[in-house]
Amino acid sequence: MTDQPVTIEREGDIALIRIDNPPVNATGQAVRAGIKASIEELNAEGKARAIAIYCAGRTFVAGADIREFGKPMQPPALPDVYNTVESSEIPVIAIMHGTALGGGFELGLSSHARIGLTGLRVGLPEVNIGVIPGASGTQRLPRLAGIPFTLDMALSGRMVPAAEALEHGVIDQLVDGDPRDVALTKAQEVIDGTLVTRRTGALETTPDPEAIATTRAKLEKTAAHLFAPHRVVDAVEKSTGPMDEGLKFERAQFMACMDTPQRAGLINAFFAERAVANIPEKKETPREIASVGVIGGGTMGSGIATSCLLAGLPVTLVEVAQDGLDRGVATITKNLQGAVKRGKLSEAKYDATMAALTPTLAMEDLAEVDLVIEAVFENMDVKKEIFGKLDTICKPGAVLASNTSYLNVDEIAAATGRPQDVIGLHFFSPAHVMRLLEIVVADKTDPAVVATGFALAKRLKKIGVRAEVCDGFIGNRILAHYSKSASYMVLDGASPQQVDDALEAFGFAMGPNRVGDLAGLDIGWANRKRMADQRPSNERYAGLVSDALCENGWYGRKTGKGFYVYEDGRETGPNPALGDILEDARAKDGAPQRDYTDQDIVDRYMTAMISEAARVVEDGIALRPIDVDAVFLFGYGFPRFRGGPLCYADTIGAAELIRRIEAYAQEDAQYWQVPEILRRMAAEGGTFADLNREG
Ligand code: 3H9
Repeated sequence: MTDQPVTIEREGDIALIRIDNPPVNATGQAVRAGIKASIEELNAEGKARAIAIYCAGRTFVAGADIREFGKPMQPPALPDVYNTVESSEIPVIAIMHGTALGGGFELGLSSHARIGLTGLRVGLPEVNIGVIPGASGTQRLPRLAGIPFTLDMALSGRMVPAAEALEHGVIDQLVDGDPRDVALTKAQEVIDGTLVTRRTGALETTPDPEAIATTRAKLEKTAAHLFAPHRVVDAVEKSTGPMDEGLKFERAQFMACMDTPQRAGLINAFFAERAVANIPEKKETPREIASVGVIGGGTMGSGIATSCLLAGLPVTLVEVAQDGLDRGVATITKNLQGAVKRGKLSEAKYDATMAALTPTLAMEDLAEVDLVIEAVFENMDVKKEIFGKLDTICKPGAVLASNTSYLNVDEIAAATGRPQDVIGLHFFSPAHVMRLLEIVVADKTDPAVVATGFALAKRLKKIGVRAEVCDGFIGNRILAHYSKSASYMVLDGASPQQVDDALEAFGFAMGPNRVGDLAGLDIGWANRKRMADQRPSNERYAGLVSDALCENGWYGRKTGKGFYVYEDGRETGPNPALGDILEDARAKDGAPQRDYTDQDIVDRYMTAMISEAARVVEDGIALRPIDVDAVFLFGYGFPRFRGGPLCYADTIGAAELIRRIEAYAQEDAQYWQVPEILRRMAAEGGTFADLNREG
């Protein structure tokens, strides 16, 4: 045992370089220095006749250490290390298992032959984190496998299975075995002359100007707003020239990517997905969940049931009336058929998956299930009645969950004699597709039940985010606040379409009015009515336009009209009646009319979102800023390259956010209030990223 991440073993004529840097053998500084020093040492010794590099643990090198990105680079730089590998006088081979990604795959490309072990996947996922392959991937891969395949790998970021890698000449052999055993065998073959080695850098890339031009044209349509993909094409194009020039060019592009906020945003998104699992209850043993009951066969209940069935959990679906139950079963059937079409479920497993669904009208049939998820409409009295019944029906220790998206889970729990078993599991529609699961912890929830929620999220391949109880939890509470800013801008004179277009240009998949039309404007209408008596008397009413649309029966897409008109489900233009509706609403509101630029719209909308997100952190509803980011990235279509609302907030800075809020507050001091946490951050020069590190 040694604490060095890179060690040399000598076995006769063979030298093995072993990389052991858990969890994924990333090339942090010590690994980079270790590889370079090992190659130099072995060449200086001149004894070994073949060198094999292999990794300990679950995978070959999975890439550069992303945690070092954005910090000052500590030498040696990875391209230098790999040039040392390629120029080694002694042949070097790479024995790759698990996932050889990014800088890991590039280590393979720089070696003189590559041996894949069964199950290997190789990839260049750098674009997913806002950079390009920066240690020769754009130069060495095209020399081995051609420009089109390189563009495919480096732009999709996909993991290429070993068989496909072999077919494209990316690996030389695919064998079974333990990495160290294979390293010894294959190094011996190099010495015996039965395994041929060569320097990738000595090969030439076949020019393919057509592939380059077509890809550029495609990217202009699909990724105009992204920085890194375009740099990939530029760098790959350079691979037809001299190697050293290509490498220099690649490095410059890589460093340019490192400087962009997109890189910071995408890396925040990568870590957000993982950071949310770090909860106070993570050491608790989850309760075992082998069967699930779902109450309610509407869109949410059916989606939740589908999600559980796809994860191999048997589901008992309860409805109050036969027609509702039939509709639920029909929706689940359609969802599962869709999953077969999309390749998420095999034909062979379809029948068994459907057979794991037990529809029933009797709630008593939930007596033996391990987990019940209630997904009926949002009415506290109805939910209390259901939980009261579940208390008498369910076996001791069963987890009782509500899919409520706003309501007080403490109150729901109090309807039972076992509040410790009650939790909120807030799914997002469509529940079998959307990755977010808010796990709402009530006052008396047993920590083991919280851990069970997170274990379930993992099993359903969802991202569980811990939230405390408040109206709307993390996501809907913040949404309820910032969506008003969009409505206010429309009342002030912006058109709904301008608001949508400006926010879509910022990166949202859909602007708020289009989202409203898609989700159904009647949902917000019902909510506004529900909350009417709690609305502060000095609050500017945001629902004037939506209410008027709803009063006309225009709920959005499902009724063919909302903010926009839809024909065969396609938007054909703004609702022509909007002119009159806006005039009337603006007159009732009484605010002076004004023009907004697209930038004003983005600034106000994002500042409103950040303000409430900051308060959610301040109130302890979310554990850390990065939990809020995860909610928005995985449940609300927040542009991934912006990293989440609070990651984006750091690009603006607390002082500027305060300046904006105070300026907006001149018009509406009730809506625009500076969160205390921003004041503290501004005073101390802190950021939300600092809070992530502390928390
Ligand atoms: C690059 O290589 C640039 C070069 O071209 C040029 C450089 C000059 N760094 O995902 P998991 C952590 S860019 C640091 O849960 P899995 C991860 O945060 C890089 N840490 O496991 C987690 O930590 P924790 C290109 C990393 O089995 C733990 O490892 N490479 C890195 O589900 C386990 O991860 C990539 O983009 C990293 N590179 O999946 C690969 N990777 O336990 C990114 C992981 O504290 N990584 N961690 O939460 C992956 O896709 C997946 O992690 C992988 C394993 C498939 C490897």
